[in-house]
Amino acid sequence: MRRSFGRTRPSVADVEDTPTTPADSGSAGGVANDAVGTVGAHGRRRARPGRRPLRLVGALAVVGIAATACDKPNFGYPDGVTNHTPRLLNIWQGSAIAALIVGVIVWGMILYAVVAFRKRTDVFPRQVRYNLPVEILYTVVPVVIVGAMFYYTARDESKITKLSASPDVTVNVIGFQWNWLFKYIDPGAGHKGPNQIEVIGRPGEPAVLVLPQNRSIRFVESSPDVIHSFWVPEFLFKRDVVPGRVNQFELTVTKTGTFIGRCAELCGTDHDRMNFYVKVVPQDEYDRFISERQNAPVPSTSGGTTTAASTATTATTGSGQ
Ligand SMILES: [Cu+2]
Repeated sequence: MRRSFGRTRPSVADVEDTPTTPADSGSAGGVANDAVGTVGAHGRRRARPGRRPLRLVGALAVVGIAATACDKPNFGYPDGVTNHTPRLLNIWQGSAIAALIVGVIVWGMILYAVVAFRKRTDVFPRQVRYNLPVEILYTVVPVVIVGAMFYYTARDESKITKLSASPDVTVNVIGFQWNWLFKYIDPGAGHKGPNQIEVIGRPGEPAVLVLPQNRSIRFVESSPDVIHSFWVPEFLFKRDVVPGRVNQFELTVTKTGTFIGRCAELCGTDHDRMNFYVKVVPQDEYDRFISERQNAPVPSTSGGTTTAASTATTATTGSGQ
């Protein structure tokens, strides 16, 4: 006899405790019991947990595995322009498919519960609790899901943030209130060499960072004042520019074009004007740009920008690696 847990009305369970059919009294479960079900007090059939949900989960898993083997949709992921795009897209698609499988299972279970266990009479239903297999299941499954997400995220992040021994181009990125200063680091001349080329943004005149296509670019970030964040949406990547700390990342832009960049960290009054452009060009065009800038006279600066740029330059001297 099951406990009543304070019920005042007889329950289905109470009724079921008295066998009414041979199936109830004699069956040891299994397929036959699943197929026949349990006949309740009012002659209706009540489904028991059986193999059907397991079959559903198995079918969904097969669908999920098949989906990962086929051409997968983008699930709304934007087009990127760097060598990291396939990896980023892949983890996005994997996450979306995993979320869909979980979602379909949950929606299915909700719908099943709504239909199979809908209210039919005023009889208080049997209460299920202290079901160890179920509790183990809903503890283990989320842990497995989180563990899988952690594994794939850590695996991809370590590859995306990996730095090569000698990138083709190194650019110091200095974010300051409220603009950007880019310094091309000439490997032959060293970080403070005479061939160092600077591009600085001014109010109403965003800096344009020219980069070669299909070459590895290392960005070395620093800030003389507050936290900024270097973000080019098409790179599908952003990284904070933190005072007192040098952040670095590396990527290869595989498509030519001009892409807008923004500061993605609220940094003060004119934060919203901290835009810049990244112009990706073929190697020969990039070489022309570099040689023109190396031979050009040093442009004079004026007003507040001079102060800010000087501060930024001073603060970041020697900060690159
Ligand atoms: Cu900002």
